[in-house]
Order: sequence, then C-alpha cells, then structure tokens
Amino acid sequence: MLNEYHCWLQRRTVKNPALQAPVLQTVYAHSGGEVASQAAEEFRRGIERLLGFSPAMYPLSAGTGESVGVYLGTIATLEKQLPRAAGKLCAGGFVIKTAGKNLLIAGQDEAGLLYGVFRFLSLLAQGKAEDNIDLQEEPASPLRIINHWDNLDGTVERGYAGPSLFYRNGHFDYDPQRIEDYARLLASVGINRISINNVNVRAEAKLLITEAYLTDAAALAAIFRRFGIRVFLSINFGAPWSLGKLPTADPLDPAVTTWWKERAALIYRYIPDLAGFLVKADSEGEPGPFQYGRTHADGANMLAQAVKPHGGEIIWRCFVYNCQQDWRDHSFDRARAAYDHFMPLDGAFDDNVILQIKFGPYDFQVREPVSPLFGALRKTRHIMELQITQEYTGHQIDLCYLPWLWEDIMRFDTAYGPDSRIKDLIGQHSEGRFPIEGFAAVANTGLDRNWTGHTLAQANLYGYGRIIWNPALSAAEIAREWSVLSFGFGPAAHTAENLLLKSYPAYEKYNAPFGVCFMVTPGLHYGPNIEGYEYSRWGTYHRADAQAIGIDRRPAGTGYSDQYAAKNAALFADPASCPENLLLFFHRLRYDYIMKNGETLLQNIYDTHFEGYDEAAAMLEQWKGLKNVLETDVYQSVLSRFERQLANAREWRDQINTYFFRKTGIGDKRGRMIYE
Ligand code: GCV
Repeated sequence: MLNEYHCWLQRRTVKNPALQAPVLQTVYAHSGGEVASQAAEEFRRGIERLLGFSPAMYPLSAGTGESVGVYLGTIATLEKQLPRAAGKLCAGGFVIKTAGKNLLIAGQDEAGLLYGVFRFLSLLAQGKAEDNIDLQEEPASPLRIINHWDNLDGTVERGYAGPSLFYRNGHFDYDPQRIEDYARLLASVGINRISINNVNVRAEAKLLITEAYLTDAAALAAIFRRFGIRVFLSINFGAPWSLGKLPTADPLDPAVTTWWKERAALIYRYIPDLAGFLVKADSEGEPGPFQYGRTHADGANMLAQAVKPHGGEIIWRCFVYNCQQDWRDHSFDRARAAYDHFMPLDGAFDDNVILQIKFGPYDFQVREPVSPLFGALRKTRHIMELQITQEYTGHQIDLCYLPWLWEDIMRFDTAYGPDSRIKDLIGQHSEGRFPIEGFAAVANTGLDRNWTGHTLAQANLYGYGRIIWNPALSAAEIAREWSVLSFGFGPAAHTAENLLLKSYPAYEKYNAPFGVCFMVTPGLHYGPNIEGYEYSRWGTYHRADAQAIGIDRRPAGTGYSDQYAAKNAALFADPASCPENLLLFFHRLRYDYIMKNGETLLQNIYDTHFEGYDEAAAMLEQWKGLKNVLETDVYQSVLSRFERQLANAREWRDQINTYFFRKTGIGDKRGRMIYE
C-alpha cells in the first residue's frame, strides 16, 4: 500500500531483515544537541515504521560497548567503539558499521549522525542492510539547498502542487506537523539549507525582514533546525528605500550600508543561525546595483559585510540579463549574459559571497549546454542552480524524471584540464580553492497531500537530494532506489522505475529536441506556442524561416561558443562534433542538413515528435497495467495526469509538425499524418 504523503519514507513491514532484530531492540543514543536528539527519534520512528516495534532508548553513557544494541553518536563520542580507520570525514559524513554484536552509526557531526540514521533506514527498507555493514559516506556537496518561490499571499511562483506550505493571505500560516514532516523528507536525502520565500521579493514579502514577521520566521526556522537545515531569506535589494525610506539603495552609500547592518543585526536576534540572504538583483525587473552605476560585486559585498559578523553568507544569483531585448537585433545573445556579467568579476567578491548560477545559460530549458561559468570561475565561491519544479518540463502534469538530465550535467566535462567534469569540480571551499560548493534547486512541493502534484514527481525531489550528495549515482540507480522505497518490491515499483526512465527522452522528443528552446506558451510555459517568444523582449529566439532554424552561436555568430574552454569551444562550434541534442542551440541549420542517422534535420524533427507522442501513449498504457495493483486514488490521480500528458504531447506533435510543414512544404517521408 502506498501512502503518498509519506513519499519514500513508507510504513511497511520489511521481511527477514538481514540484521537480526535483537541488536535493533536497544538503542544507546548520544544526547548532544537537538539534531542528535532528532536522529535518535528518527531511528526509533524508522524501526517502528519498518519492523513494527519501538526499540528501547537509552543514553549513550548507559551502553558499555558490551551491552548489545545500536550505538548512535558522533565519531568523537563513539571513539572507543570505532576502529581507528574512521578518520575525519567532511561535515555531514557518517560511518555505519557492525562491531561485534553491535551496530554503530556515527556522524562526523550531529547532522552526519542524522544522515547516517536515514541511510541505514533506507538500506533496511531496500533489503540492503547486511548483517555485516561497513559503510562510510560523505556528501560531495557541502551546500545542498532547496529554494522556495513561495509568496506570502500563499501562491507559489512556478508551483504545481497546490498553495504554499508556509504562507497564506499575507502571513505565515502553516501546520507545524506538516513542516516537520517536510523537514524530515528533506533531511532524509541530505538537504541542509532552505530559502523560504520567492527570490522575486514583492508586495508584503518585503516585510519579511521586519519585526512583524520575524517571530514567525524564527518559529519556522526552529522546525528546520532540528533536522540540520538552516534557513535563508530572500531579500529585495531596494529595501533601504522601499522599506527603510532612505532616498537610495546605492550599495556604496554609507547610510545604505548602515541600514543593512542594523537590519541584519535585528534579523539575527530572531534567527541566530540564519544561513544568510539570497538575492536576485538587476534581473527581470528586480532592483540591483546597476541602477546606481555599481557592480554586482559592490552590491553583494555590501550585504556580505552586513551578515558577516553573524556568520551569514550572501547567495547572489547570476541570472542577470537584458529582458528588454529587440528581436530585430541579431547581434545580441541572451545566452552570453551570465558569463559576460560575472566572469570579469571573478575574484572581486568577499569570502562570504557565493554566486548561484543556473545550470545553463538560458533558463531551465529541457536541454541547454552547461553554463560556461563552471570550470572558468577560479577565484569566486559558487554553486549550481537546478529546477525541481517542472516549469518547462511539464508542470507536474507530464511525467519528466529530472535526474536523467542532472546525470548528464554531472558528467559534462568543462575541459579545463584533467578531472574537470562537473562532478569532479564539486567540493569544499578553502583558502585559494573555489570548487562548485553545491547546489540549489527550486522546490516542486506544495500543500497537495502528495506534496508534488504528480505522485511520481516525488522522485525528482528525492533524486535531487541523492545526486547532489553523490554525483556518481546514475539516474537509473536513483530511480530504482526511489521506486522500491516508495512502492516496495512488487510490480508497481517495477513499472514506476521503468516509466521514470522513459519519461525524459519522451518529453524531450515531443517538446524540444536538438536543444531548440522556448517554443512554449509565453508566461505559462506549458504547451506549445512555437513563435510565442519569437518577437518578444525576452531574448529567446529560434528564428525559424522557410530554409533554416536555430541561432548561430559560433565565433562567426554571436560568439557564445567561445565562452567555453578551447576544447569545448571547438567541439560546440562545429556541427559535426556538436552533440546532436544541442545542435540547434549552437547552430543555425538548413532543414536539409543531414544528421548522424542519415536523415535530414526536418525529417528528424518530424520523427522525434511522432515518437515522443507514441512514447507518451505507451507510458499511459503501461500505467493502466497497475489498475488492480494500486490504491484507486493513487492510480487515478496518476492516470489522469498521463491522459493530460498525452493530450499535451499531441498538441506538441501536431503543432510543431504542421508549423514546419507549412514553412517548408515538405511532408513526412514516412507518410504519417501532418495536418495542413
Ligand atoms: C522567480 C524564470 C521564471 C521566473 C523566475 C525566474 C528566476 O524566468 O519564469 O518565474 O522567477 O526564472 O529564476 O528568477
């Protein structure tokens, strides 16, 4: 039985756990801070959930090492029991080890203990908890962040799973139990930071940093804190004048500097461990330093100095581009913007500023190249931004399993020397070392009972946590884990896993093959509108005409390809070596261009759209096979989404095919139906 609310932390009886139950009956738990206490409680709850009994809980001091049981602690507190091999792990790391008749779960710190507990429970639920466990793990990414684009009126920008978990009618309004359950889900996959309000800080959200709201913000932060998750607040760069009534928000104006210092001091009185501020500046209408003739380093550093005395950090988004473009002007290329703005500032940011860079140069499209800033930035702290909410990937109506894309991103080689794949570049910042410090991703959650609208979209939230913890994991491994944890070992798990793995290729085919972007309904971003953005101000053009399509981004074109390391610049600049799934991102090609399969580009456009639709139809049929297997409400809610997905795929197929047929007058060589 699937209880959608519990996601991958289902209640079920695990049969024949390899670990003999007696050891699990007694727990000796380190009573440190509140995260350690939560870890002990999670262990107790987890055993109860999976094995049906509640272990007896004792303080660690009651366990002599001779007494049989589970020992939960930090590596320091379990020093005597642990073999010396454990060594020092990164923050959040843990050891799970059987030692004699005992089981030890030891975190490098309390958060590590919590993650160790969740990993053990996950192994137990997957039937992988051996009676001789010896496991040591560390998170690859120090920063594992969830961004919420929740507004105080209760709406969620790009949210497809119901209203906000945190706000309603201009105020904090939440069920504390639900937030605790959310924090549990997030911590179980290693999340350690959360920003709780939209980066577009508008209307009453500007007041979030005032005393009228800070008590409530602090209460929310307190729930997340128990799970090792620290809160960020998104702030509006213009606050000194819009809120503080100063004549300016100029970052170099001493009155502005003082205003932010005092404001930070006030906020930290309420939330002493606030992770810091998240800032969207000079972007899509948000205020920023450009308004005052200042640089982004000026803006970010001023805020960084305000939070520094409190141990805070500034996450500064690189989503800065001109959104007032003239489509007639072919010389300007939005894809260049992040690199053009931020590369010249490399090294100009304070040590508590972290740049947050969208994974691609545009905006979470179905397929984009990895941003050229990765690998290139050498002297600036930075993280990568992903999007779990399915803004361009089907609104949680269409199934689209995002770890499929994230695996490709992790394996992308930036070509800056050896070991320069994204997954190799992730790590801990230290003096003179500026790796990718982690990830932030926009949440796909809301008040819907199943959290994510589409029940199978839970796999995207789960997968995000897993892949940023361990970027060596494949999308397929994650799909298997999630399916078993959610559905157990029956046919439903098998079907779910299989559907997840089919979903991204199918979506890409009927939606945006070959790296063509933004053929989507403007504003809404669901369903086709092939020229919807073509003559708009957003700088997102494909410029299809009767002969050709795509943007020439070679040096002879906009020069975007030259923002990459030489090897990649050459790779992308030649259509023969450019990966085909990015061909139309980098090149303007005639429809009779011959692709690797020997067919024309036009025929490939037709083929992918026909195939994508057929694959969506097959996914619907496959789901129907679970009719008598799953609870009716789960079955029906997913079924209705697959039906809507098929209708969407049909529109994409037919509108795209007709569009190109009308442009070219050339039909499908296989004679399939293309409407006039
Ligand atoms: C929060 C895209 C989205 C916007 C979003 C913006 C951003 O443009 O459509 O809804 O705004 O990205 O990342 O800031």
